[in-house]
Amino acid sequence: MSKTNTKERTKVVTKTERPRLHKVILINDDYTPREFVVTVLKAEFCMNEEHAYHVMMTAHRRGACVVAVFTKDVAETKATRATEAGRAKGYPLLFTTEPEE
Ligand code: TYC
Repeated sequence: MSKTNTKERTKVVTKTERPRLHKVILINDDYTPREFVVTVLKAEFCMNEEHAYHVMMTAHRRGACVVAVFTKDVAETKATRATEAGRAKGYPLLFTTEPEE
């Protein structure tokens, strides 16, 4: 007499989650020259003049502006490099990072 195979089978489903992206945020201050902020945005975030000017003016008017989103490592590296560029000139220019919702 043959028996029906009643053994349970476990299906393994692998879900690959995308890494969470992190925002780089430009913070306004009263001392860093506008043109210098634009120069840093162009150099570190590969922006053209028009885009960099728009981001700088948004931070200037609202207090802060999201520059771009990257993986955590890239966001932190770019924020640090851009902040260091200001510090090297004696400016309080600040870029921060935070995870996207
Ligand atoms: N507020 C600065 C000024 O008037 C310019 C500036 C803009 C500085 C944006 C920082 O994130 C900044 N010179």
